[in-house]
Amino acid sequence: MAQRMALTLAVGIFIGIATSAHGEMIVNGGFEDAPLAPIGGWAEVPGGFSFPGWTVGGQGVDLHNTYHTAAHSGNQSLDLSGLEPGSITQSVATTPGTTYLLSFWYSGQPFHPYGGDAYAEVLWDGGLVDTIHLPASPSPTDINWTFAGYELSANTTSSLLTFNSLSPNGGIMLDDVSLNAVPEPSTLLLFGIGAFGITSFAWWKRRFRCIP
Ligand SMILES: [Ca+2]
Repeated sequence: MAQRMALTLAVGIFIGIATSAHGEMIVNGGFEDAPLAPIGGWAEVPGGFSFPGWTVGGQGVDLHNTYHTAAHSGNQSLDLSGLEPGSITQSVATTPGTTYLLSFWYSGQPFHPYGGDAYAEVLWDGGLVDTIHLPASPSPTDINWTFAGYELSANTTSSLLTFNSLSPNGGIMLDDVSLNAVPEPSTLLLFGIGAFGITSFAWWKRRFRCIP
């Protein structure tokens, strides 16, 4: 447990460094902006429509109030499957040659009516980063929120981040999506992190998949 807490602290500090140095790049990554789901309920956004920061594809997605399905943080999270699989995409301004850290929390919607795991793809500029999957959460108040992080490279001045459900109604849920440019080692030193920050960065690179 102590090791896990130490690693979590290292990741938190590293994300904090990246955020303070370059700023959060994702708009509405916590899904807290309108449309607001009713307390104890959800709000559907059909495919072809948008909500702050995100364009919806597929059949649609659902924004869940935390008293319907416990959010990782705040009052809302997002189910990537409406009645059928949906997707969300956000375009972010990027610098070619720069490395970015993508992180988010995901879970299995507790109400899905099928056996086995819920699945979703993570895509960066249309290329597959990973296929994530989890079983249904035990209950609406006991959600299996799981952390994921990836190192991504930008080749253009605008990059697309997409989450694409592969499951029917009751899919993968998302919260706290974050993207930050990796600070240069010189920036780490400027922020007074020194050896500890560099060690954290080295740990991050070992822990998370590197996407060319
Ligand atoms: Ca949230």
